[in-house]
Amino acid sequence: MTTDQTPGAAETLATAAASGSAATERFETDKSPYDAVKDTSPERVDLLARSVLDAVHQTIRTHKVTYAEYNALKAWLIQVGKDGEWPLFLDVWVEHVVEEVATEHREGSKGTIEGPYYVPDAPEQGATGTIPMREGEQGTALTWTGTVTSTDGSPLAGAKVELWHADADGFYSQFAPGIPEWNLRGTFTVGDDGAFEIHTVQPAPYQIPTDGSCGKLISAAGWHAWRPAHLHVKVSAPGHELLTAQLYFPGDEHNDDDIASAVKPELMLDPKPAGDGTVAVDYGFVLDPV
Ligand code: MBD
Ligand code: FE
Repeated sequence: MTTDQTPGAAETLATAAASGSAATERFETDKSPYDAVKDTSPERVDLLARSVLDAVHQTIRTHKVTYAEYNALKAWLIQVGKDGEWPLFLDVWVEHVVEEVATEHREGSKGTIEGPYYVPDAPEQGATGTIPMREGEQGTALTWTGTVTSTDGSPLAGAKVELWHADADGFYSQFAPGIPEWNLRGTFTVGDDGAFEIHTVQPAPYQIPTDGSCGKLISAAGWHAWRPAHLHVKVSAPGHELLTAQLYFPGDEHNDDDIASAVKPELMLDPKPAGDGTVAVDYGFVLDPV
């Protein structure tokens, strides 16, 4: 760990080993992964396991997979675990379909994937506030106003908007070294009118770590590692379904080829110049009652 906390200092230090294994630790700490499946019946496990294996077997037959390729797969799977990159792999290439299925009944705002870098209990900023950031934090200042309402249009007093995003170098606090613990992570609690006003900086396009196993797959397949610039949010209110979303910016060159397939047209923030060098946007959330 470094004690240099100036913007950009993490750039040369952030590695897949750091962010990948940090994401694994975070997952194991917060999500009680094994508790969630305790009640899954043997019939359900049998169904899902067989279905996944059938798809693998079919791929092998269709494409005449060789022993060399099978052994390369084995070596790569072992390395993904050693690198701690399973959260990264799953959230980039699988989570978007889980999210699609989990939220298809909703009438309120569209959401998208959480990704590997959420941390609960970010510092409380009230209804109007500035996300924790360093002096001289890079990026255009962004003022974001909005309201949180229920599907019937009523404001949801006390709703929480948890916001987290990468810095201008594409690094997340707590997952890359040299960044203050809660940098660019905050919790905003709306007032009785459901309104919030958040001050932050516009994020930059983001490249997933390329020096680990996920990066190896990307380069071996001739893919790219980019996600468009994005803000992550979780919006919650009593009696309503938790909304997990990301907001994107029109014109980003990776909006149409996000490596994580997590962009939707409903999730575009279109900030306009406010005249003083900053930009401003209005974008609110509608939550579905439970
Ligand atoms: C990210 O920042 C992210 O949002 C996702 C989905 C995957 C990897 C890194
Ligand atoms: Fe992200």
